[in-house]
Amino acid sequence: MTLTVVTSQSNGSGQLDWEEFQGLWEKFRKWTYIFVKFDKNKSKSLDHREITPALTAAGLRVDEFVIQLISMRYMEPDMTWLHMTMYN
Ligand SMILES: [Ca+2]
Repeated sequence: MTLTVVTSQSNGSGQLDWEEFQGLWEKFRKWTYIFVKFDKNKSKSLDHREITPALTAAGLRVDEFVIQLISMRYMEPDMTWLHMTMYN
């Protein structure tokens, strides 16, 4: 979130002006739409099967290894799927 605000603030003033705020607001709207669209099971979270297409829709190209790292950090308390992915 902090990074998003910092990257949205582009004129060096240290504050978000109206145009920068509108740009940030549009990003939040886009990300909210993507989250809701790709949360297929309506769990209000993105599991490892949902995150890759969601990131792709957001315009981010992320390789499978990075997805696995994100999953380990944020998404999956049960990591048996990762073990199965890596060793099968
Ligand atoms: Ca979900």
